[in-house]
Amino acid sequence: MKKAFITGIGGQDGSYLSEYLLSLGYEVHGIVRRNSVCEHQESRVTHLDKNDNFYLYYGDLLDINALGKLLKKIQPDELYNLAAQSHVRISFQIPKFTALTNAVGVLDLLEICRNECPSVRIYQASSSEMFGNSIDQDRCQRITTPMTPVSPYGCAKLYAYNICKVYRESYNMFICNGILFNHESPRRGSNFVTNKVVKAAVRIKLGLQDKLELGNMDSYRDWGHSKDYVRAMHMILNNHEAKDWVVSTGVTNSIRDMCDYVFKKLELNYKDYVVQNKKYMRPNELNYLKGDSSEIRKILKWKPLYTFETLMDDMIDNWLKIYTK
Ligand code: NAP
Ligand code: F7E
Repeated sequence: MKKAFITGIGGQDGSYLSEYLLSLGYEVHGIVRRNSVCEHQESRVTHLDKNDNFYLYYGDLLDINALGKLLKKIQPDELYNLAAQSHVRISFQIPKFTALTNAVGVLDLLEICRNECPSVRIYQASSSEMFGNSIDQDRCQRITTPMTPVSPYGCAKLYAYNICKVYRESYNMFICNGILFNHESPRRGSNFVTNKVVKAAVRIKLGLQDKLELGNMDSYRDWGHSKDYVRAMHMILNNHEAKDWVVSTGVTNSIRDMCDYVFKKLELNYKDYVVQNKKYMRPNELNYLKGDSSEIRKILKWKPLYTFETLMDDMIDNWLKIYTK
């Protein structure tokens, strides 16, 4: 039985990845942070508690001693580093915490692995936010596109990306970066734009809310489903070669297009309800993302099962179920 260790196991991706690895017969271990509302700390994975192969521990990327002891004891075959302060706008408000967790935390984790479990295969959750506003001539981003981040989050992820490459090349460790473009699901935090829009549109439809405040509606994102992307993470670590990959759908839509689709699906016109509020604007914006994932499709035979439309439908169904129970 293979053992996986997941940081950020209680997050969107960590919860789907746990389900996926358990379904493949893995023993799954992961850390959650202590939260004063104890129901919050593991709310996305409580349904897995009954599984005999599922183990949760308190832990934090900022507490390397505790993490070191755990990894020394567990000796995982695969480590998925998904823990991060993952909200880009919030990274402008807490840039130091973002850098400590998303950048220095990764360095500490690599050092622990180098000393305590050097043969573990490591997946690092890298991000399309690292590209900033660089776009190739064909209007896509790929592994060779210059990385010019425009947020504290993007800068921290770029450090992590590079230090992972340095450790792979210097110490012959099996480390892979997955450069994932935006991915969403019913488990997405509702302060990210997709779930914020879907939740509000459903509430408006049901008469529970009368308007929706958003920031910049003219940026474009390449949105996929988290369930598809966690399959890619597993494929990446189970390839014979340690390297970096881009994971994306190759389809881009603006926030405006997304609002139009979601409200129309609920027989509403978003223009009647959406207002802009400066509060949700960022000091700097990444305007356009469209990823070229041809390499992972060709070599690892990965392909997404969800489209933009079926992703949004899944999220709409989720909020409808919650509010009409
Ligand atoms: P998420 O839902 O925000 O999950 C992140 C998890 O990390 C949460 O469980 C969080 O715990 C935990 N965490 C935060 N700070 C930590 C710390 N100091 N020590 C230990 N755990 C900590 O994010 P996600 O959407 O699942 O994304 C997973 C990873 O992929 C993240 O690294 C993210 O930056 C990266 N990524 C995401 C996307 C995307 O579109 N979703 C795209 C590219 C890359 P709390 O709940 O206690 O805060
Ligand atoms: O914003 C605009 C906002 O916060 C998307 C993270 O998973 O993907 C994610 O980062 C766009 C931006 O995601 C609101 O300005 C407008 O242009 O949903 P988001 P993100 O910043 O793209 C990357 C790949 C990651 O790695 C990150 O971890 O939507 N927008 N109005 C808004 N965004 C939010 N959150 N809220 C608004 O009201």
